[in-house]
Amino acid sequence: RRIVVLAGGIGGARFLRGLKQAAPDAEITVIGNTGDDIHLFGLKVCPDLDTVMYTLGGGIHEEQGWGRAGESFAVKEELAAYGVGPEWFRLGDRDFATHIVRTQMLGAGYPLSAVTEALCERWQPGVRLLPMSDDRVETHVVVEDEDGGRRAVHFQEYWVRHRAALPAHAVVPVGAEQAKPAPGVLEAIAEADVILFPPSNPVVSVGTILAVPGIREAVAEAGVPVVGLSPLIGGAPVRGMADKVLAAVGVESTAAAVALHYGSGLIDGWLVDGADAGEVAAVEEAGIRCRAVPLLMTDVDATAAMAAAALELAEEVR
Ligand code: GDP
Ligand code: FO1
Ligand code: CA
Repeated sequence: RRIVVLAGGIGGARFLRGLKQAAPDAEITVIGNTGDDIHLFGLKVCPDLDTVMYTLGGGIHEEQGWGRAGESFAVKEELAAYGVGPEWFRLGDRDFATHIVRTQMLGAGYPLSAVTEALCERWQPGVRLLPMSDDRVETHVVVEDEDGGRRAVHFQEYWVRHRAALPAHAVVPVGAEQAKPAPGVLEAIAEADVILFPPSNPVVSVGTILAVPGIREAVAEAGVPVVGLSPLIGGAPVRGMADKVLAAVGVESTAAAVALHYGSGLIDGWLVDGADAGEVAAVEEAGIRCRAVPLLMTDVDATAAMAAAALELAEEVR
């Protein structure tokens, strides 16, 4: 069975760990969000691709959810001693090596998809990890300053530097319109038996992937079940700023509103947490099959049960 997953960082990576356990014989292709990517210190950093790669490859800092386990920060401290920032983005020494290898290969002319494949040679994530695009796409957020003026900042600056505390008015995947899906992306979608949206951020993770021309259309026209899992429980994100960026694009912060935001033209099935069982009817009225099951990824077994429920729902809507 061929499964395609559109993944962001932590929510996507943790879900994939459960999916691998629930479907050990499946051929899993992950289409990763690259809108979070940022150039720092002359290096290309791909947080969501790395989070998936480290999580599935056993190198992740488990509690933090991103970055490497057993990390040290000598390089960052030395850069700071030179007065070289940004000081608000914590890049660890071990992680730095990944960005050096990636940047070196990109400089030698390899596309990001080939670089990602090379990095995965080491980590053996057990899935095929494809960036959504080889072209540069950067999510920017239009924020309001203390003086009421508006400006666009990189998503990482909005989230990591300002902790999503500045009012956000718009989310723009800069470059997406000109971007092409990476090699293999449209083929994987067309050949999939089932397509899953993990409980990733619907705006800055899944939304950004769908903003690459051709991907949304390919998912809608694949002719196979498309099932998503809500990243919101009880009207709030389990972690992160999904509520803030949903508000910025005019979507209410509820499991049902996210399902309707994707729409019945895109998804066939939707899982909400038991706490949101009251929203099942509204989702079904919109033509999307919906079930309430526990959606907290407390450990791999609980996450595997979520993945199994998503695959069951896919069979129901097939
Ligand atoms: P990011 O790129 O690191 O922000 O990760 P993703 O976009 O893949 O996922 C972020 C989303 O995961 C957030 O909106 C969280 O609410 C959601 N999330 C994190 N842990 C859980 C969980 O245990 N259950 C569910 N349902 N959602 C979760
Ligand atoms: N998240 C933070 O909250 N603070 C950081 O300093 C930080 C550094 C960082 C470095 C490498 C990496 O791959 C991820 C990193 N993240 C950090 C997480 C990440 O930028 C965001 O949580 C996601 O992109 C949100 O979608
Ligand atoms: Ca992300």
